[in-house]
Amino acid sequence: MAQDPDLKLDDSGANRQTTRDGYETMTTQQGIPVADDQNHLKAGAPGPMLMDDFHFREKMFHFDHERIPERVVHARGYGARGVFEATDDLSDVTSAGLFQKGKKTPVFTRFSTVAGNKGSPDVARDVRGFAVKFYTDEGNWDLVGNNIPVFFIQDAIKFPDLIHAAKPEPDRGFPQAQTAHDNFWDFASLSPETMHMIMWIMSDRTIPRGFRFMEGFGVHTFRLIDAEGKSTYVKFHWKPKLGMQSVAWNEAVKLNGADPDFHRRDLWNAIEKGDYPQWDLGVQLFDQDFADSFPFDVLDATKLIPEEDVPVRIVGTMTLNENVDNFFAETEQVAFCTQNVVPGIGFSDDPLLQGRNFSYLDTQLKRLGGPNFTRIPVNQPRCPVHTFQQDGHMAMKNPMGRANYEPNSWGTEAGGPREDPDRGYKHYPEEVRGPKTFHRSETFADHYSQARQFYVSQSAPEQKHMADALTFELSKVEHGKIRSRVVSHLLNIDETLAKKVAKGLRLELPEPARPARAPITDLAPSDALSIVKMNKGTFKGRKLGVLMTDGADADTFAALKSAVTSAGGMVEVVAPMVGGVELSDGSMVEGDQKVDGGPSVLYDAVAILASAEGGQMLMNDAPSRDFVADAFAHAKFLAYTDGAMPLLKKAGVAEALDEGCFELDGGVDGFVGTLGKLRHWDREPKVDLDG
Ligand code: HDE
Repeated sequence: MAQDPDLKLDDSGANRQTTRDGYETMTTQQGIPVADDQNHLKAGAPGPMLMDDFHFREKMFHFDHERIPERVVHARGYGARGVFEATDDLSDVTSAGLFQKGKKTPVFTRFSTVAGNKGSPDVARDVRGFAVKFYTDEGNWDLVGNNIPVFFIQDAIKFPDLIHAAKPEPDRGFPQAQTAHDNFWDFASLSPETMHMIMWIMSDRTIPRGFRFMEGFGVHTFRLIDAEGKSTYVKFHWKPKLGMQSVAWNEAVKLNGADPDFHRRDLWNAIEKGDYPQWDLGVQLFDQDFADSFPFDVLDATKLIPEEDVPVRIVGTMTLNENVDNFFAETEQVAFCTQNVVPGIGFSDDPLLQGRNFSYLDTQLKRLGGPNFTRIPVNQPRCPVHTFQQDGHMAMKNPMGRANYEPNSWGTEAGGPREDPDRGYKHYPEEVRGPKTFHRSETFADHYSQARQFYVSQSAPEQKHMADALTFELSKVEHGKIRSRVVSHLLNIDETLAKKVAKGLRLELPEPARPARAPITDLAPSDALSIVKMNKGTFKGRKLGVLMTDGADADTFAALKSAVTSAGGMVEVVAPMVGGVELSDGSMVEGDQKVDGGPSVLYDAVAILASAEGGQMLMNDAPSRDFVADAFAHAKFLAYTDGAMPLLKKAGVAEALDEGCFELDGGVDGFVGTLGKLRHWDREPKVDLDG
């Protein structure tokens, strides 16, 4: 008898019986009811253990095999389910059904860091992966992108070297989840093609406030193909509805200690609360004529096309609205493959993309243990699958019936499945000529122009962060010649930046590196490249941390909470004891955090509501002083009541109060009205050495 492929383990009536207390009866994997899950079967007391205990053996065997290899890159990740809705019709350029206006397509999205292992902290300075699996009616489309629109290298053959250099050094096994070490900067400085991406990773893009506040990019140039077979080049962009936001570097360092799960917790909580994060999907569309006139090769993944040159057309919105039921089943087992494209979407000749199309399929085999990973529910298409591929490890759905080859005259009346020249995926019939050689295209030779364009497009605080980041990273590099070599490249990007970094390292300015092609130095700045310039002026989805003591003014707290909530933000109470505080009117407010477990790095802005006695008490508490001093140093907006002054004094902030600091006794509107600016960056040069 044919097996029902959908048979569920616990479907059988016998094992659905409950225990005397009404719990489901525990069974083995074979469905045999378990009598004792506390003790091994033994002979006598205390007695040797007996091999007869199949429940023990199966339990331990399964536990011993719980781990699978972590991803060789992007090991630390977090995913959620959602839906993509097309808001514009793209049928003028693609036959892909998911781009018909109003069409809703389920998705699974996984965000990740790149270099760190599975247990590394969320806010490491690193690129973030932004991978989306669209379960379309014509199969799965995986858009496996990053939160940075360019990549380090131009040819896939250098990927193992890049990753080896970025990961912990092989002899010592550290540092974890960091590029601040010799090997990374050695490789980068010997590979000038990395310089554009280096500018991006030294910017605030690599220390995002959360996944909800990041852009995403498909990076490569892809193709859209219409029903007649006409091709249009496309670059994909994800734009967060909440706008972009990043944290300060010193804050990131502390966040990783305070909450190594900061990003995943943020995403999980937002979805649990029903505050679903959304991104618009945009496309930059262009043809061969544009590609020919563009000063760089559109097939070179180290280059972007400024939005000012080709505007981003918004074509749909992704909403992440369901957390996973089980992290391993979905987030860990999801297998993205860049080769997964659907009719209407195609590849370009970008040599990085071509290399990826081999690597992703290959890596899943190792990670998930066999070719049937496509049958794991998170990877299964949501449309019918008819194939004669069969067997292998963990075969869960084999073809039914007698026929397992094509062509055949068995099986269904028509003897199918058969290929379908009308509906089937057709590759774009690009004409290709040329000698077979190992080479790098001459058109890829410019390594500095867009690096410079990125730098000059940043606001002053962002430029400062980049100089600080480079100085910090190179200060961890032990070999002076590597530091110098990096600065020699910076000289080709921006002289002021190079000099700042050299000064920060006390390094003699080297000769500029010899460029393969002279850089174009007058590319117009692009505001779209700056997080600060693109600020949306909203506090929506952000968090105010309110440090409170007994006797704090109840009306001020109520006004603050209501104003922040109306602005779409959240308020968390930080208290000396998690049991809460008693307000001036005798009401109790629960603490969301105890002050030493809820440092100000967890919040976008802070307020201190203290009674006179409360202020005196907090003044002597080191975590409370750090709460204030850090918030101030991280350029956060800060509000306080009069009672908090002793704490502000002791934290060294009272003498330095500025326009980013608000006295609350006169009302909360001034403070809450400013929160959408997110940070008071003007303060920053006054609070650090590098200012
Ligand atoms: Fe990946 N990359 N990559 N990558 N990548 C992987 O596949 C690879 C590249 C990206 O959440 C691996 O399933 C090569 C660019 C994301 O599961 C592996 C090259 C971009 C994820 C792999 C690149 C990415 C990966 C490891 C150069 C942005 C995580 C585990 C040719 C456009 C997906 C896996 C997830 C994962 C190879 C370059 C993004 C080994 C060879 C460029 C978001 O196959």
